[in-house]
Amino acid sequence: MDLVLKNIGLLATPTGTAARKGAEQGQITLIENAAVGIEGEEIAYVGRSEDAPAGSEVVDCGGRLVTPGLVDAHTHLVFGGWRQKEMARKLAGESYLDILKSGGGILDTVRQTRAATEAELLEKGKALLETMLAHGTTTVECKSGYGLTTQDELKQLRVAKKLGECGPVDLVHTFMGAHAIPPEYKDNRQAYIDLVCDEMMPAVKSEGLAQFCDVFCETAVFTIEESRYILGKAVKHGFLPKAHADEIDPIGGAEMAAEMGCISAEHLIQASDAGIRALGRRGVVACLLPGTSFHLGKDYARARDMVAAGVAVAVCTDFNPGSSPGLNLQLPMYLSCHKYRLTPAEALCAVTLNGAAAIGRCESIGSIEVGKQADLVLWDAPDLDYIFYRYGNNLVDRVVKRGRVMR
Ligand code: IZC
Ligand code: ZN
Repeated sequence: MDLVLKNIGLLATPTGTAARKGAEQGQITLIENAAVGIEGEEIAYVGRSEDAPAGSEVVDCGGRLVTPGLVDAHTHLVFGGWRQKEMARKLAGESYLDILKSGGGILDTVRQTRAATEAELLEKGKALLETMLAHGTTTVECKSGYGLTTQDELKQLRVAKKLGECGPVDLVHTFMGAHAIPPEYKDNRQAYIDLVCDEMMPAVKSEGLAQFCDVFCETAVFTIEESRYILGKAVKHGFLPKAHADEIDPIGGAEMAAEMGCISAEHLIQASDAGIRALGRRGVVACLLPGTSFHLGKDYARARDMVAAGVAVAVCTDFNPGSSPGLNLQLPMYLSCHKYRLTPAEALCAVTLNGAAAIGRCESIGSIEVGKQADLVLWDAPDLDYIFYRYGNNLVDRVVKRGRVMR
């Protein structure tokens, strides 16, 4: 073996190559005194430490916890500037949607992203990904949606593609031209929607820049009918659909996401009972974003009801400069136990295998099993409960990415 991690106090991992839903979400594999053997970029042995094969490089894990690398399946990683100036307005009582309606919020980041060069966005993105990796995240989904012109959407997605090519963190890409109506189309919504569908989508596809397409289906952003239209076009252009649904107002976004066959639906704080049942029936992964509830002071999604309805729950950061400016997935992990009341086992599955399912990657990542990519986190923790109990400091000891020990 090229690399052997031995003397793992506890190895904790979900298993399989599909999202785990219902009671299965909390049924994970726990191996005490474990070892993992790696050949090249792949896991080649998982078992007891005493039986571990010899390795050219051996890491003594000192009795610590090892889990799969974390999968952050929902971020808006590439953007210009920040939005700390909104804080004063929020503290004075303005809501997220008030700020957007007044031309701020997303539109402020659009201005800053349009003004940034590709090189500037690339440097910034690299630094952000380094921080994510140091906190245990080994795969990141990244949405566009701060360009809102064909050229600026392509610029954002080209940067995201380069970030993935630079490594070590793997990226998957989502086109989100339908993130807001830009000011120049304020009085002509349909013309912007046509631009997204008939010009941006083919341009993104012809450069191979994104596998997924997302839409911000929300009051004062894109309606249910508009979202259905946009995602219908996206599917025709060969994208797999996703939808920001029922984050702020209960408008039937979850039902729409299920009807459109979305691979995942995002936020779902206000999803109705019927919407949750529809997600379960259609096998749509719920990407829940508790860091956003925390930052905006909103309610938390009904994760327990979703698990009970057989919906596979993933938990992600929603990293973005407005509603969730945190890169560290460990805070959402903490919140998913303490606010959603997921068990540590369910929450671990939510940030590994179910995150991978939300981005169509659970054949290759999301669990520690022979044949999967060797993405692992060695935690400075004696057991699984510990990483959902401590908060506020980085609990990662080391990360293994594609078979390489990173730190
Ligand atoms: O920049 O506010 N919710 N999109 C939908 C966001 C948050 C990102 C932002
Ligand atoms: Zn988002």
